[in-house]
Amino acid sequence: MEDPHEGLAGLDGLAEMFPRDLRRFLMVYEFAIAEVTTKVEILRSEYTHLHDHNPIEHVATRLKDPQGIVAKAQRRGCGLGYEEIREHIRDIAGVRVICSFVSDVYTIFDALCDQADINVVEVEDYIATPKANGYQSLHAIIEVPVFLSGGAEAVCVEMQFRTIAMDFWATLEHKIYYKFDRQVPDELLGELKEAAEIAARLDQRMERLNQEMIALRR
Ligand code: 0O2
Repeated sequence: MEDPHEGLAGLDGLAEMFPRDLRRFLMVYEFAIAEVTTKVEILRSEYTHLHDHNPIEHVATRLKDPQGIVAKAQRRGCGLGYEEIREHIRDIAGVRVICSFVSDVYTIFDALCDQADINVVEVEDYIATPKANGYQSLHAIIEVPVFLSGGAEAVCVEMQFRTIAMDFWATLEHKIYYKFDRQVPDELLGELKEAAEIAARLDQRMERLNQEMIALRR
């Protein structure tokens, strides 16, 4: 995922590379990323200035490239028309929010998803129920309105909320997974799972330390 502070710079590339209809299709997702990123940045500022605590460490965004969209559509047996892709491929726009503590993950998730113009389509809580390989994150598909000259469009964005420890594990696991061309040896899989459990224990410990610190400062 890219640094959100790059803003819409990527659209210049789209203009040169793709025909007008594809550009228009992808631009709407870039706008949705910008809308959600602004909402997250507002929450970050509010918490920092009014609650004296910044729950968000980092925000990353990514727009799936056309090759990735086509590959996923083919994997899913979905047609390649824009309408079908819009309906079935719901992670074209992605926003990842890295939080300090597990409690912050749920605080920011609630604060964003409770907003009146956000429609929560699906939630997958891989923190409550980690994947078999140990992966943890809170995932949600949300729809956000994008206001264009011709009216508003509800656009899907895949949200991932996780702690620094979860992100550390997921980033390195992803690298290992692709280094072994998705065929990671069993002994490494076992160690990765153990590392995910250690990361989860570290999260619990940091959460407890934070609570103790808050209590001492009262
Ligand atoms: P990228 O480049 O990060 O987007 P699918 O999207 O078809 O794989 P599903 O059910 O729609 O399946 O999505 P799922 O399983 O909720 O995962 C979507 C994204 O979560 C992945 O996107 C990863 O970013 C992340 N993720 C899920 N499982 C794992 C995992 O085991 N390890 C790591 N490191 N990340 C995971 P993409 O498309 O893989 O990549």
